[in-house]
Amino acid sequence: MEILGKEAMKTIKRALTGVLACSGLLFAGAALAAVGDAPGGPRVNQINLQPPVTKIAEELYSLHMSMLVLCTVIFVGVFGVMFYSVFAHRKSKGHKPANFHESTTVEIIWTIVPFIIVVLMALPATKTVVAMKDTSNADLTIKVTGYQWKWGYDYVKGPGEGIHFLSTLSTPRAQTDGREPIGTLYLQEVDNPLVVPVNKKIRIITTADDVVHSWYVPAFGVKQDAIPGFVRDTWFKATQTGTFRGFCTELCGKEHAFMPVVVTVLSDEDYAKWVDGEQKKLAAGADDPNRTYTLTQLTERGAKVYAANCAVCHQPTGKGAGQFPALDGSKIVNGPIAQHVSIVLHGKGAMPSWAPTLNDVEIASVITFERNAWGNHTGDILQPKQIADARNGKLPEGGDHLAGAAAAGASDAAAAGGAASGASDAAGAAPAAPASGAQ
Ligand code: HEC
Ligand SMILES: [Cu+2]
Repeated sequence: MEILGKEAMKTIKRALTGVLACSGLLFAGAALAAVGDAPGGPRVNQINLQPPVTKIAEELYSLHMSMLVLCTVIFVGVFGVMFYSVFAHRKSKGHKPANFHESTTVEIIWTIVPFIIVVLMALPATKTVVAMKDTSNADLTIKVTGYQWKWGYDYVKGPGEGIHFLSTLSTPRAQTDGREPIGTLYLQEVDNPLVVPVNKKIRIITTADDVVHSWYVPAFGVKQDAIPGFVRDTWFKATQTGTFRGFCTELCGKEHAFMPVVVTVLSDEDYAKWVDGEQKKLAAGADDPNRTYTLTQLTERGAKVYAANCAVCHQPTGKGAGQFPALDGSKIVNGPIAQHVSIVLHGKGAMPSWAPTLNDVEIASVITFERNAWGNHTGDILQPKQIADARNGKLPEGGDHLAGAAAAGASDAAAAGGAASGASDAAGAAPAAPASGAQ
């Protein structure tokens, strides 16, 4: 029996060792193949804090290290004495416990010594916390908005003022879904990183649009909650160029892990170049009410304006619903442009007035879109300039395709033909339309 038992134990041991070794190898292999140190982010098997890149982060690092050392010394001292006493003066050796109490000297010592230690720890820590909160005299102020699940950056004040963009995860879905092996920057890469100049005090104002998020960059020693309806601030001054990575650190919903923070720190010259490029990009994308747009540009833009503002009532199909009239085939949309512009600008009944909320380019493009979408083929083009005139009471002329069709044929057959001729004469009239409104 005993021999059998020993043999069985050996087999189990051998099997266990094999399994452990195999899984260890597998695990190490998988980890090695997949990820390396993330530049500007965590290293593989990193234990300590990330290397500091700001003065505050340096202070945090040294506070952390000195307190760790202090605590270790106290721990070793206290437990050393305790274990030594327990072991060397044990009862079996014949030691008798000393029996004393109310030793004033001992009580004073064990009150004063920890007090001094706590004060020694609190002094430098308080100094750092106060410095962390001092957001005055910033060179650049950036508003950071947390969204489910991305970050929005607005350059509010300083070089680059006016720049704004969203920063979204750029790790491919195939990696998060497990269809592709993950890369070194897995969940730590974004399309548009926050870009800041080196050695400049950057004030970060945080807020959120939906739930609480938290903006965290370990290398900067910066972590600040972003709370809807509240504004909080923090700051950093990076002493080194490069890219640094952090995370949202407030559980904010299903894709909390999918909204990393990436900050690129550039030299002054590179930052100036970046600002220049961004501002050019913004200017190119901005609505220019003095520009003349093509039919395609207007209908593409108009489709977006329509989807965002009009589709709730008039439906994406343009067919309307209930009290909301169909725009597809509507008399106003296919009739004189003046009436169409007027109702969109000023509203009517339950139809809101869009003059205060949409700009000239948006109104011109949504009207152009409506007149050329679904079954409407007027070919009419409306330029922003004409909307500016319409706001001043000078409504554009023309575009009465229904009257044309009605005049063209009294009979049903002719009316059917009228649609075709209407389209062709609209094509001819299109280039003339902006001219008639522009003068
Ligand atoms: C809140 C719902 C609502 C929204 C949003 C809305 N509309 Fe309307 N719209 C109406 C209603 C209601 C009417 C009918 C008004 C009337 O005749 O009394 C109407 C009428 C119209 C008409 C006239 C159609 C016809 O044949 O009588 C046009 C053109 C029009 N809307 C365009 C737009 C555009 C462009 C937008 C987006 C920028 C828009 N609407 C957004 C409710 C809406
Ligand atoms: Cu978040």
